Amino acid sequence: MKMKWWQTAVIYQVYPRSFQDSDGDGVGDLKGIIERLGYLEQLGITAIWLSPVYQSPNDDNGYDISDYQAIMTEFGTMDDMDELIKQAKVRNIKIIMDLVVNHTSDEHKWFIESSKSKDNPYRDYYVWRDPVNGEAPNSLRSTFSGSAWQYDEASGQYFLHLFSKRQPDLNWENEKVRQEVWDMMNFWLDKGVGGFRMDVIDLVGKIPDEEITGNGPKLHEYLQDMHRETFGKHDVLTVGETWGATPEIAKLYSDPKRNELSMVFQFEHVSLDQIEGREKWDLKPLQVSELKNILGKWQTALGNEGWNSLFWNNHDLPRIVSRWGNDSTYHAESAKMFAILLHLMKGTPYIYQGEEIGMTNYPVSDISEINDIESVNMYHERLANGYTKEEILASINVKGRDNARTPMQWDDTENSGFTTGIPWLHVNPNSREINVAANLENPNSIFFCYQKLIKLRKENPIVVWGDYELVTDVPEQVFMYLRRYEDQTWVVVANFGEEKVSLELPDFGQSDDVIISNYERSSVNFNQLALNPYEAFAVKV
Ligand code: TEU
Repeated sequence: MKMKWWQTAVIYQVYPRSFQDSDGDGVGDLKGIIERLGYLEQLGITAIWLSPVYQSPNDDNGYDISDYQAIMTEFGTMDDMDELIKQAKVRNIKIIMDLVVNHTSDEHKWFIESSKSKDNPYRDYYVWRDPVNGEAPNSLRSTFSGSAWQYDEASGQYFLHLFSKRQPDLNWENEKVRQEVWDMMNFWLDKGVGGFRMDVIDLVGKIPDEEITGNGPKLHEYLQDMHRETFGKHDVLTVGETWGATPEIAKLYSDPKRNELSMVFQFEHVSLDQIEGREKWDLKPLQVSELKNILGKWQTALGNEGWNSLFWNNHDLPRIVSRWGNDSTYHAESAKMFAILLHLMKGTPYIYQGEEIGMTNYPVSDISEINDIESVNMYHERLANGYTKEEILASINVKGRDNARTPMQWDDTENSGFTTGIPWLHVNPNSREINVAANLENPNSIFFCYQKLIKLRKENPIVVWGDYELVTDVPEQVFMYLRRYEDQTWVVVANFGEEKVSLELPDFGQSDDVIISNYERSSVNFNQLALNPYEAFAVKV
């Protein structure tokens, strides 16, 4: 595989609404991101994945786009966007745009036209079907609760929406739709963006009449066309969000010989605490052994036919330190453990805003405190199905997306330096202690652990290119793996829990060459090794 810049890169995801407000309206904006580029440069990241900033009525906080070539009013202007691209480039930071083309907003001009009549030229830009026996065409369900079909009185037909009813699905079987997408992508590529994160791209090959949604028969044909017509002419990163991907499916997207994408986000590891066949809210305890096996499978299965993305967090997932770590007694230790464990694996790491300072979930006591449409719709659906409010709020507090969307915690002042106005979503009160300013004043902070890991990746080919091998003869809660490259071997060890644990692995001997650790540790004796709660380190052997 010929080396690409995104193979040595570390990507930082910005959720613009919650990153930095510059004009006091309580909503983050592009000027605010420009103000914070120096901080991101200090962290050492290579590129910013920018969640959608396009014109949107915000039914799904920007993932419902009404104009792909205009900037959301609250976020600023196209001049601000051009300035962000320019200022980021000055700092050698690329801007990766969020491409949301499975669906648009119902306020997009295409849908407004499409809805006017059955014979409107734009009708076939979307998926319209006649009722069947007076009902919805089939049993497809929306990810945001209820049927995926919305009845339209005016035309007596239903339209498809795999997400909210204000996010009608585009009809990708219509080549005019595909050409519109190519044109829009080239508009952004001509502006010098560094690539695209592709929202639910596995869904664009859907065959609704056969209730096929992910991985449809023409999906890869469309992606090869997209590559040829748009980003294939540029040296950019493309990462597909593919919830159903297995390694074999991932190779279809990211094998360089196929001229599709750079990599995909797979979600097997962050689905391990979900009961099989149930919804994201229906949980079971995480088995660390399953996590070791799943991540190990991905580390070794792609070979030269693809490239891994590495992440714990994003704007849809609860904060990992609250979800699987310990956000109280062992807050810093467990946050650093996740960082060390992930960032020394093979692939491109993604840091979600606030992860680098250990931001946590924010529990609520009433649904009125929740913004996210996915949680609100689920609340009403489960209430109608007999769940208690307490049960539903408990689920939202563990897995709800707002947990990741509370404003970035910059300092210990009111609203944590995010805004001088009234924040669009509550600021986590723990921002008094957990904030960027406090991290930058503490050389042992979570921030400097991330900064060091990013530096290790840039300076050590073993991190980017080394082979991966899971060490299996260890206790269940110990996640231990090797990275080997030329004559070097690094050993990464993590105690994935708060119980102390002892190891006896004489084959690994003793080493005084500790690369990074989340406790004070200057040497490692594998003959007799006692691990502290959530202890993690890497050592040369
Ligand atoms: O998410 C795809 C998606 O299915 C998620 O909504 C996921 O199922 C759920 O949130 C798990 O918590 C993408 C975007 O990342 C998400 O923010 C959008 O809401 C969604 O697509 C629609 O564009």
